[in-house]
Formats: sequence, structure tokens, C-alpha cells
Amino acid sequence: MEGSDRDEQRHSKVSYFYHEGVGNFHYGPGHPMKPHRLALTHELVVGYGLDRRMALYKPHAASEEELLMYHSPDYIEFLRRVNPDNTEQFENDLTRFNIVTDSPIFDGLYDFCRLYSGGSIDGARQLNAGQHETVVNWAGGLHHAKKSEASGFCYINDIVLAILELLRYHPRVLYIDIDVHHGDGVQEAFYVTDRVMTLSFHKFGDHFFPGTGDLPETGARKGKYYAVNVPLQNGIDDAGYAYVFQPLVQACVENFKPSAIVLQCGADSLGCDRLGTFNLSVHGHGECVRYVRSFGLPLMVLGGGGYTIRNVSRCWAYETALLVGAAVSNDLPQGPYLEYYAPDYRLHPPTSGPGSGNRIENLNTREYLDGVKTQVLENLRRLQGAPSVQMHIVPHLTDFENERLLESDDDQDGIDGMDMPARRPSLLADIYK
Ligand code: V1D
Ligand code: CA
Repeated sequence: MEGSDRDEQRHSKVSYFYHEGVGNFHYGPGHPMKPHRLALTHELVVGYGLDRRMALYKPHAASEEELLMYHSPDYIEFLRRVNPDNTEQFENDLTRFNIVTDSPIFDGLYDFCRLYSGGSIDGARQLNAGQHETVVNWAGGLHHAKKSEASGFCYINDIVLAILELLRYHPRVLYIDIDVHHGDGVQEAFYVTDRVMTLSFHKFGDHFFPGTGDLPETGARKGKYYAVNVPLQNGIDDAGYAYVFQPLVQACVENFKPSAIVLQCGADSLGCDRLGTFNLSVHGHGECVRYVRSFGLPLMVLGGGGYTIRNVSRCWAYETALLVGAAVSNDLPQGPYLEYYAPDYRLHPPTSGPGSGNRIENLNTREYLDGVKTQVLENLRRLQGAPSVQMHIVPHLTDFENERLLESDDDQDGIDGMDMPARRPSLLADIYK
């Protein structure tokens, strides 16, 4: 790359994190989570020339210290030490840390965790510094991981780590989750604070994983009404999804007034997903991204689930195009993985209806969606305006970051906020005060 091109990239609105090794990790035979989908996505991104319209970064591997910002020391030590050859030495820990078929021990697991988490943390730091308007890390978005437990293919919760980083600078962060599964790990981490609103759209019922995310789960203590759940039934289509998504996102933004948004874009909400039961098209999924971006707030875009990998890469490449403002052809570009996209070789394949092989019936009647929408809007009306936070000079920030922090000091509405001395090691304890 020429020096002037690199300079231009540094000033791009969008930054994009990709590590060329991330697609080589393997959860094991028969496991539906396939990191190779990240290599497929990247090939399409490059094939469409989108890499020339954003700043490309290789994520750093998150350090132990960074992972400890949320996770417990014994859990991190376990992840660091365990491997497929010594698993029997950790028999008790396997149960304690929920290492089951869903979340197995595989070769390089800890490195995988460090890479996908590093991208999300780096992205948060770029948003804090005002370096880019939007940051993208398709390897991130592992929303089920708990403080001391793996869950649902997720080990480290990179989203929680990224949000904690954003909270050093941003008074309020809105988290939106369009994976077909409930974003339970992120909700749990911020359940009792009013500085993070979590909004998850997901399939609920029939014992669908993880089984949480019903309407009455709304948060507790200071966080009451700051956890928002939109339980949906099988087969929701683009029109039904937009019908609840747009007004509910709008109401969250208007009531909560976030200064940054994190959007988890799990692609298992597409029709024809191997595990999901929704009927979204690539276009309908992308409309959610477009809508969230339209608020013009600093935005972090993450991956998540997605198990029909030829559609995951289509979806995330399309959404990358949308974020950089590029029109892309429906004919997929040439590249080493083109055969994955047979027989149509299109960016927008049929994902429901004739020709898709998908027969999931839409059980979300207009009455059902209206009922959910009304209940959520009622809860949001109970919020008494956006909580304010007093931000202080933070010793470890650069002068530039501190200047920006003070510029944004957010006490305008006179509501008693919490004092936030954002020292790095105790941030989580501080937000729970
Ligand atoms: F079908 C499988 C084959 C092998 C291993 C696991 C699965 C599988 C399918 N669905 N596992 C599930 C879900 N687990 C269960 C529990 C196991 N039973 C005892 C109950 O139903 C887990 C689904 C995880 C979904 C993860 C995610 O898409 O939300 C995600 N988001 O970011 C990263 C992953
Ligand atoms: Ca979700």
C-alpha cells in the first residue's frame, strides 16, 4: 500500500479488525461454530474492494490483565492452561466452568479468545479517541460468556470488555443484539446499572437456548428498566422484524440518550440458519444495521452466531458495504471460496419461501408483535430521563482523551448521577456503586 493510501485509511470513518489466523481455529468435528466463516467474510470484503474504503487493523491479542477486567482470575488461569492434551487434569474445573459439548476445549482456545477480544477492545479505544465513527469486528460478539463460565460457544465476553472500555469515556452505552439467541451474558454483566441499556431481540420459548430473555426481565436496582427484552416466535420475517425493531430502538435511543452504541449482529437470525428459526433475509438483517447507524452515534459492530456459513459471510460482507456506503453487485466477486456460494453465486440468496428450502412458518402475528411492542414501550416510559454521570480526569488517559472526556461532561439534566472515578482496575465495581 502507498503511504498516501495508508494516510487516507487512517482518516476513514470506518475501521475494520481482522486477523488472518482467526479462521483457522476449529471447535471440533460436528460443532456448528466455524471460525472459517470469518475467512469467508474477509474474502468477500476484499473481493468487493471494501478494504480500500476503511482502515484495516490487525487486532492485538488481549492480555491477561485486559481479560481480568471482567472475568475471574481462576477462570482465566484455567483457559490459559487447559488444552486438549491435559484436559483430564482439570476434571473439576470442566464442570465448574461449564466446559461441555457446546463450549469444548480445542487447540489454541486461549489464543482464539485473546484475538477476538483484542479486536473489540481495540475498537472501543478507537471510538473513545474519536479516531473512527464506526468500528467493525466480525470475530467478536460472543454474548453468552459469563464472568466465570463458558456458555453457548462463548468463553470470553468481548462485548462486556468493550463496553467497560467505552464506559471510561462514554456516560451511557446502548447494547443492541440481533442474534437469534438472547444476549444473556451482556445483560447479566450490566443488570444492575443504569449506564448500560441492553436490548435483545431473540427467539423465546420451546426451551430455545439459553432460555432467558422473557419480557418481565427488565433489570434490577439502579438498572431497573435498563434491560430490555423482545421475545419473538419462530419464523419472523423482514417486515415483522422491522415493525418491532425500528420503534423499539428509536424509543431506547430517545429515552436513554446513549453516547455510543454496540450492535451485535449474530447472523443466525437469517432464514436457513442451521440453528436459528427466524426468516430474515440478508437485506432485512442489514436494514437493522442501517437503522442503528442512522442515529449517527459512535458505533461498534460485532459478529456473533451464524451457522450456515455461506450466508453468514454474505450477510457480514453486505453489512460492511453498507457501513462504508458502497453499493455492491449482487454477483459475488471471484475468490478462492466461490464454490461455497453455488448454485446462485449471489450476495442475496433466497432465505425463505420458494427456492430456499426453508419451511419455518411465521408464528409472529400482528397482535403478538403489538403486544410485545406495547409492553416494552410502557417499561421504557418508566425511565425518568437519561441518567447523568460525572466524569473525572482519569490518570491513565492521554491528555487528548481527558480533554474529550471533560468536553462531554454530561450533567445537563440535573439528575443526580453517580461519581465515576474511572480507575482501570475497579471500573466494574464503580459502575455497580
Ligand atoms: F447442535 C450442536 C452440535 C454440537 C454442539 C452443539 C450444538 C448445539 C446446537 N444448539 N448447541 C446448541 C445450544 N445449546 C443447547 C444446550 C445443550 N443442551 C443441553 C441445551 O441448546 C447452544 C446454542 C449457542 C448459540 C450461540 C450464539 O449463536 O448465540 C452465539 N453468539 O455469539 C457466538 C455464538
Ligand atoms: Ca439476540
